[in-house]
Amino acid sequence: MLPILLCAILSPVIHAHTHREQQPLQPDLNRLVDVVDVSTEPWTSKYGAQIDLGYTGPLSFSHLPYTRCLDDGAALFDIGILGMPFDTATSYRPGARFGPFAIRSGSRRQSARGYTLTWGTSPYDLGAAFLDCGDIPLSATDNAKAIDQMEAAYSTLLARPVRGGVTSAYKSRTAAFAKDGKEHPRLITLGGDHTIVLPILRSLNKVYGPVSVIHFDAHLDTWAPPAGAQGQERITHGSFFSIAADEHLMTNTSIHAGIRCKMTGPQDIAHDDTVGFQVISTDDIDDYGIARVIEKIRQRIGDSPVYLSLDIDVVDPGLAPATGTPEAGGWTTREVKRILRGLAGLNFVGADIVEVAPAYDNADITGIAAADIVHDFMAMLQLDEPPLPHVTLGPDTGDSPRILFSVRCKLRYANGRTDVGKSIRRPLSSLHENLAECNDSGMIAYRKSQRCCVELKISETGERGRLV
Ligand SMILES: [Mn+2]
Repeated sequence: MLPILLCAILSPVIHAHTHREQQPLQPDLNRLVDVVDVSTEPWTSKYGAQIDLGYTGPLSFSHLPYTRCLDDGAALFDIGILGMPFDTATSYRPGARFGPFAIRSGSRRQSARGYTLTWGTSPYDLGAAFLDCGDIPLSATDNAKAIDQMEAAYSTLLARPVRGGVTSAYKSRTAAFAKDGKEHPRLITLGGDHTIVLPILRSLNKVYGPVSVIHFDAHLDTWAPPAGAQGQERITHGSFFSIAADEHLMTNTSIHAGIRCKMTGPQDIAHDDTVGFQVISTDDIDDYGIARVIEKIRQRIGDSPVYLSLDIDVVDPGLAPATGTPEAGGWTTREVKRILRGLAGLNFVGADIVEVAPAYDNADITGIAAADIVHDFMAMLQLDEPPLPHVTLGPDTGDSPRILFSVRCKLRYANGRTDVGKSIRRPLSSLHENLAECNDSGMIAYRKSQRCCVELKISETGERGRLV
């Protein structure tokens, strides 16, 4: 009797160590049923499962399933979250090794309830299987070893088969660009100082060849290695792009966004050009506006496979103080998030957020901002085009603001051909009038004209109008 009882007691433990597929961070009550029938116990019978609240439970990004992917060949994913706790190549304030912890901590109020008005969707409804893959155990004293560890880990996970989605909304995103023609997982990396991008680009190069880079940062990070530096000392969080260019890891169609650092002189920009970058400065957002900034980035990148790297110091230090090399006068978090939304549909092969150093934080403000930006990455990596504005307030025409709907129409011609039309804006009242002319389903209506049939889709609440 004793061996049987012992086996029953140990079975959950054995199970946990031998069968490590994606396990949600919720208790699996069936696992314990042979030992104790919890369903009859006071807690479960009265209150149900012991769920994790926003501020409770073990720490994974956004309460996603968490596993140590490098140890776990059964854990398949389409988009993985991976921590790189490395901060020993910084020039000023160290501490970004705690970045992955701070970003996960900042994400605790996030969950599968991810719908936002700005995206008009939730990243968890777009098909991809997410998994928090944990952190790479990096050497904190040998940079050459740590950089090799990052490349080995990233390459390992890039070579894993994809999960292939959790819903029918899933779409192949990388097979068209991979040298082997296969779909590869994509990783959102939590840094770490900015040096981590060098081993990431080395890994990506093996799968995709050279890629373009969209680089959000207050600093160029394309500086030549420090004068007189030899060997490993050449690789810092300010020189890694220069090293990457020497290794032909990037195309010459990369672009910076948010630059405002002090330089040695115009020669820094001349060198930056040789590394393959164009510059969008912090002030360009005032002079040209958000839409033009987005347009310039999209024009520069075109159809090439692209990697996005975001240094949290692109955000003003008043809104994100916890970083290694703060620079006054930066973009707001809202502005950065708006630009990111405008980049959806580019051919992203991965993304990161770096330089979060929480020892310098106040009220977790930087970790929360970084986690929110990761939420944007999760949608940005899955959509074919930027979302339409929720509603646009037109010019003041009197007693109340004129509410305009931005809509994009799919034209259906009589011969069956379809065509995607330009985005147009209509007053809310006009849409309601059009609806009244159409069928009364309330959700989908058809408005016939001589040339085509326009399909209107209005959300249940009527808050978002969209021609589909
Ligand atoms: Mn940087």
